[in-house]
Amino acid sequence: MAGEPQADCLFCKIVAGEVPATIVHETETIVAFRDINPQAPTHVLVIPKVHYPDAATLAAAEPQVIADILREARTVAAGDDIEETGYRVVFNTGAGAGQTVFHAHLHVLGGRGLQWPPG
Ligand code: D5M
Repeated sequence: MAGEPQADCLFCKIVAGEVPATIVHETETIVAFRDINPQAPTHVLVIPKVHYPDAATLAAAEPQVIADILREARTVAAGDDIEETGYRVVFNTGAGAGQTVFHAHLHVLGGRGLQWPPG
C-alpha cells in the first residue's frame, strides 16, 4: 500500500531503527539525521516516516507531511545556528537530478557560503 515501509529501503530501515543514523530530531511524521557524506558543515536529511519514492509523489499523496518536512528545516537551521547566515533546502527528484536514495528526503545545507547555480 502507498506509504507502507519497503523492505529494501535504506531510509525505511533508519526510520525503523534497523540502520544507525545520527538523529538530530524526530516527530510523529518525520526523522532528521546527519548525512553520511556531508557537503557542508550542516548537512541534515529530513525524511518522512512513510515511504514514497520522491518528494513529488509524497506531495501528491500526503501534502501535510511535506509541510512537516519544510517546517523541520527551520528547526534544523535553528539547532545548528545557521538561520542568520542562511541555508539551502533541496529535494533531488529523479536520478537525472542526482537522487540516489528513492525514499523522499529534504537536504538541509548550510554553515558555509553556497554557490548558485548548483552543479
Ligand atoms: O541523497 C541521498 C543522500 O543520502 C546522500 O547525500 C548520502 C545520504 N546517505 C546515504 N546513506 C546514508 C546513511 N546510511 N546515513 C545517512 N545518510 C546517508 P540523494 O538526494 O538521493 O542523492
